[in-house]
Amino acid sequence: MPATLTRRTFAWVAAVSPVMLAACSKTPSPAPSAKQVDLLVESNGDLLEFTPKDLTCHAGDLVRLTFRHTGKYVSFEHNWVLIMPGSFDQITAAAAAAGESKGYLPVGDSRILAFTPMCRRGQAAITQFTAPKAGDYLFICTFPGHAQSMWGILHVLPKAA
Ligand SMILES: [Cu+2]
Repeated sequence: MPATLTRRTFAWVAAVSPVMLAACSKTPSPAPSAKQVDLLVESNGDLLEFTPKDLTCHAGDLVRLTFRHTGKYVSFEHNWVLIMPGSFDQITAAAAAAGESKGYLPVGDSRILAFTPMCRRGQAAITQFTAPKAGDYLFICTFPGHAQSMWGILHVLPKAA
């Protein structure tokens, strides 16, 4: 490589690096007002239940939720899907229609607020989302037949002052 090109490349890197570093360190952090909240929810062992069944955060929080399938024997999978109030019937039907190849998830459905992929026993998945406006939101597992008992409520409280 000619020396001139090398020098020019170094100059370019030197000029650009501070900007890139600033952008990199800035991207993952939330807006200054958003609070980061870590939540953990698991399957209740091999049962078709979540534990805990109630989760709490505040509107606008940046939520990092970990879901863990703690089953030891069952072969079926679970996911964690947060849905808009009043959409239980439509989402469970759409999930069944989406089928196994799509992970029983109607991808792109605007009534799904957050989700993890399906997890096998012993697996965990993390999803990040901004908490919606205050209210109670149902979360379910969309594996066919599970949501009847495998559900819980995310209580979104008004934004903390
Ligand atoms: Cu399930």
